[in-house]
Amino acid sequence: MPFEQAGIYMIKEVFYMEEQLKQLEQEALAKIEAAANLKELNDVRVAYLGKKGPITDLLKGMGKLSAEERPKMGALVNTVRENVTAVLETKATVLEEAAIAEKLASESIDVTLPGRAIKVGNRHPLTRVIEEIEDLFVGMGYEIAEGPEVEKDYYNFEALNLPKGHPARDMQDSFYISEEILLRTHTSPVQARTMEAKKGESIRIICPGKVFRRDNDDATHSHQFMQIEGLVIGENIRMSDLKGTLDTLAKKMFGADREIRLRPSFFPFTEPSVEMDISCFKCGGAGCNVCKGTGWIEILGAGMVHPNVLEMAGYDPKKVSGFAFGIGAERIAMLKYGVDDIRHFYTSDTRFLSQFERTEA
Ligand code: 2U9
Repeated sequence: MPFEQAGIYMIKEVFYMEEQLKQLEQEALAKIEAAANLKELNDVRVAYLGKKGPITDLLKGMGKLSAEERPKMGALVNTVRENVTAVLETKATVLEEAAIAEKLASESIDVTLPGRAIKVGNRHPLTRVIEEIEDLFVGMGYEIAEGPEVEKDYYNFEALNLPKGHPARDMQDSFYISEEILLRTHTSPVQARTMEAKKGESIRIICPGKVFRRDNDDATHSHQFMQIEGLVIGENIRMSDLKGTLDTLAKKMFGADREIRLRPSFFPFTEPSVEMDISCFKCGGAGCNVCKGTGWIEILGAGMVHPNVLEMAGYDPKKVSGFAFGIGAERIAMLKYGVDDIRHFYTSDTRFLSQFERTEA
């Protein structure tokens, strides 16, 4: 190719590249302007400034230019690239701010809305029964006494007039840790320990707590349950004191119009022993499904402390006497709240437990 011709060709080429560059710049700027979001903007960046973009292509084509034209064209390409990049960045900032503003607007908090109720727990129905009984007795001058759940055979049985081999032990079979250590079958050992510690002084205590018996669990039996036992010891404590106390308890737990009935019974630790019924709180005594047609509901056992029990703890049965009673907390709660299966108390199902939230006694 003759030199002149080559020169003309090159001028044409430069002119053509400059034109193309301007056009590309205009196009890119227009698309940046039109980008509605960061994704669209990024697409523009990749399309025009990316490795496979037209500006890169132009740079690659600079080999065709003369040594003179090449740096000029290089500088021009860089200017365009810098300009497009700068406009892109400005637009990116605008779009980012818009995105944040939109997010803030869509997530705005209406401070006038009522707050969400915080779910607070409620007392377990057994705790409620126990606390109610505790409150009543504390009000009558009793103290609350507690003791170990893993107990010595001596305090659980022997000190309560149940020597080894006594047939009544069968009714309170337990979980044995060793020959002499077991899970307590009632809270009576707390009373036995208190008597031993008080060394002949008068006593007025109630003893709530967990007790354990070897039993097959069903709707009305559990190998673990809660008891509340009471013990009063002093001079001239009589059966009438026991009767008056139990009457107060029955009325407090099941309504002021309850009547009580004491039936003779047997416990090795009390003599005489009784079982107490209350007049049915549902039918008032006429007979219904709750009282199984009898008009009476069995509530607890009680009696006058056996002279052997007094003696074993160092009290003189000729000088002092006492009464005691025992209540199963589950039985009271089942009757009071109409619970048909004792196992509901232990399974921690909130559908069951939350029903007691507003049932104040
Ligand atoms: C001492 C002396 C006497 C506690 C008593 C009962 C009667 C009784 C049952 C009620 C339902 C156990 O939970 S239950 O199965 N209890 O019938 N308890 S007299 O007599 C005592 C306790 C301690 C030193």
